[in-house]
Amino acid sequence: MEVCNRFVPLLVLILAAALSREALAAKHVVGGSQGWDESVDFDSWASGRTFKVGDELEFKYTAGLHSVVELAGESAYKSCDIGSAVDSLNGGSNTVKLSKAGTRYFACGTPGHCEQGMKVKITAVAADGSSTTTPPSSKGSDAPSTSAASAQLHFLGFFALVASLLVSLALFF
Ligand SMILES: [Cu+2]
Repeated sequence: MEVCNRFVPLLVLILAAALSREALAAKHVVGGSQGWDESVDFDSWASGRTFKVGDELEFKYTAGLHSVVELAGESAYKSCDIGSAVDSLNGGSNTVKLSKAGTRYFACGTPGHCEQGMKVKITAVAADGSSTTTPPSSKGSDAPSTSAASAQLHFLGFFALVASLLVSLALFF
């Protein structure tokens, strides 16, 4: 099957490219180890991290006790207008992909919980790290640690590509 063998390197390359893309995306467990719960200060949780397009949010909570509703905008978020939800998730574990740049608003759908602070506002920035909220002065010599981590991930992606090239060459000959 000579013809089939010619497709193997291509397949491996596509797979490697997909994997390196995946490696660049992060999964954020909302609320950290405490998860999606009233006891968490979600504002400070969210402010301590960067959300990029392609990243995923993971909501973990006790099914039946809490849920996840996505609100349309800032005003619904501020007033905890659960009734205007654009999306509703339940079951105890939900993954939400940040597919484009911008702000998304989430709250718990259980009556009273949003008012108790069980809500979070997530702003996703373009995957290249550029952000409209980042002042130009911060792009100076003191590079933040996130850039270093990002560079490491880029290197890993590159490494995966080289490795897959070697593997595909080995398979080809
Ligand atoms: Cu709740």
